[in-house]
Amino acid sequence: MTNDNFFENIHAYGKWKSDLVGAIEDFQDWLDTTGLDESEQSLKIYETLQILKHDRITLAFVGEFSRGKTELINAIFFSQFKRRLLPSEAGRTTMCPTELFYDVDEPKPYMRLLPIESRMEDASVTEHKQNAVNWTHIQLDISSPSSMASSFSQITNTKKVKAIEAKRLGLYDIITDNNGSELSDNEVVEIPMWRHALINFPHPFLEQGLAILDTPGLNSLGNEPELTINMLPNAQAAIFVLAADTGVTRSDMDIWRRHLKSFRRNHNNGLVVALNKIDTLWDDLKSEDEINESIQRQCTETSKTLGIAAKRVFAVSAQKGLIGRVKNNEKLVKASNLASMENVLSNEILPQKEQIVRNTIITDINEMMQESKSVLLSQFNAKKKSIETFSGLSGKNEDVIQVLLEKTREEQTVYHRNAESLQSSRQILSGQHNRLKTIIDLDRLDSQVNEARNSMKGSWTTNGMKSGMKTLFDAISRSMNEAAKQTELTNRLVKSIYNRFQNENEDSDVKPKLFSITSYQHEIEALYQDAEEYRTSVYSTMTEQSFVIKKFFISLVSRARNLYYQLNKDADDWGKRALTPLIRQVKAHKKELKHRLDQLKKAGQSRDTITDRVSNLKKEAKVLQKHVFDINKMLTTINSPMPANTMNKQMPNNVTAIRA
Ligand SMILES: Nc1nc2c(ncn2[C@@H]2O[C@H](COP(=O)(O)OP(=O)(O)O)[C@@H](O)[C@H]2O)c(=O)[nH]1
Ligand SMILES: [Mg+2]
Repeated sequence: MTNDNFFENIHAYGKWKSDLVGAIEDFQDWLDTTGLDESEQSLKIYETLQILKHDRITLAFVGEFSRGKTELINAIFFSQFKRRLLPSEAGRTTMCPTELFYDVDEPKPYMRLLPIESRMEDASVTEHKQNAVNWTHIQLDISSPSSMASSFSQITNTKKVKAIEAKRLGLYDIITDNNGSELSDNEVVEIPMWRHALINFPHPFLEQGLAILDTPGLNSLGNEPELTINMLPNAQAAIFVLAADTGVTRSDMDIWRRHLKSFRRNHNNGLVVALNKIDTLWDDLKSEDEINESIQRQCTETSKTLGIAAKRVFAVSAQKGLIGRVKNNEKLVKASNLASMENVLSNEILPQKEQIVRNTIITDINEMMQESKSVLLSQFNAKKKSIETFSGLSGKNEDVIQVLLEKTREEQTVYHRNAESLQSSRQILSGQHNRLKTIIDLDRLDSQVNEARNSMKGSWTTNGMKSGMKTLFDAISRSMNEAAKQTELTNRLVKSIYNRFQNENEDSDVKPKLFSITSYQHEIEALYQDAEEYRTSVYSTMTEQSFVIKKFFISLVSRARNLYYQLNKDADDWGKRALTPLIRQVKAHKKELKHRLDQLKKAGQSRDTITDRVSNLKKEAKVLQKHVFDINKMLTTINSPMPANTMNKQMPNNVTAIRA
């Protein structure tokens, strides 16, 4: 018995996404054929396709050392390798955060390791990821699971250094021996060899866009604030792993408070607790009921201690699940209870992810398609008018043609004026938009960051951090309020331009494209809360660690910068496209009028070919109709929901203790 249901759901999601990619590619072809293609649109389509192809669903495994996080990953994702793929056997624990994914741009399987010494530099892990040279690169041989497993064993590697060196790397503040006395600088200690690991290989799950983040215990989480400030918030789901044999310890609680509470605040779903190693409670001398009862009791206690709903706590055995799946022992797999956790994960994450893709990518593409469709419809209407004009022409005298010529010329003048007034509106809008851009400029953020840095006066301490963060977030929130006001002004202008256009052109029904920065304001607020939570929890329990504080500040700035970058991009995008629907309509109409005028002139010279002209116009109208038909089909595809699959097959999460 394998985890078919989980696989099928992930696969269904991957299929839905690739259908989406197909429809968007068709749209680009359609734009080329209809001649409606414009470079800005093509660029947007290209970017959208890139985003979709690189889009990932990240599942993070968080918990103290040795709770079985890596064993869980092996059991859930890699049992078909018929072995322990990632090192999770006794005495070999993950020493650095590890990401597993499929890199569509680099299909050659690899493992990249960032040396621990890179902590000396100011660059964040995210920044290091942009530059492959800083990483140790290992080619993976996916035809041989044993060779892969041996490469992966690198993530457990440690090295021996002098205590002073470990302190310099910010890995320890004060190093004590087993008796609690401080070690002298020259004493030797063990530290992780690597700071971060990236593993890329074409596993079916990973190929569908799933990514896994495996983390080491409390120390690393505390030492690398980027994990909490940047990486965890970006994950769709987090699995907090506890062990039944240890119960909820103090350091488990520390991790929960510092790293997962904010995750829970920002994610409606997607946080589950795995109470692992329930096999340690299996006892041949106890009845099944007694065992179930003790497991149930521990789940209830855990849910109370953490303050999370009992149905989100899953009593599982990663180890028995892995063995069961490797050896096809159905009884053991069932007893491991992994499937119920997997089901809840896929039932929650995938629809949620679908919604995100829908709200962002699909909304944009849908808008572009609708816009092109309306241009095409206005072409079609103009064509119909031309057909009417010419149909009524045969047998009419010269005067009639003259009158029509006059009328068309008048219509043309009106459209000319429209185009001119649109052009001047465009300039006014561009002024307003520039004002918005100045407010959200990245350079302005950078100088706010510097101000905050200065306000800390080089004191990388708890208090320094507190005032630095306050300075920074106050400045950012002032900018955001200013930007919101400017956006409101700009939106008002856009609405009035559309209204005027609509009044002058009765058959136009395009809706104004407005901009909003609300989601960015929310994200800044979430970042502030995450940072506050991290700051207060870390410093209430840890001594002053200037190193960690520096790293914390860097992570914070890096997330804020990313947000600003995206905001600027969206604002640019909008600025370019806010009036496009109107401009395109005017262009299409002008073209058809010119065409009609030419035809009328020719008809004035010779009336023989009027029937031919009408039949040509009808043919052209048919082609336009076919284009409308095609775009309607694409619209249906992108708006259809992810196919119903096994997702509703929910399993109960109570457990049956079937002993092996
Ligand atoms: N009995 C038992 N041991 C487990 C289970 N899962 C993991 N372990 C053991 O716990 C130790 C730590 O596992 P590992 O996955 O490396 O923990 P991590 O540090 O949280 O990633 C290893 O010796 C595993 O064999 C389980 O479900 N039952
Ligand atoms: Mg591990």
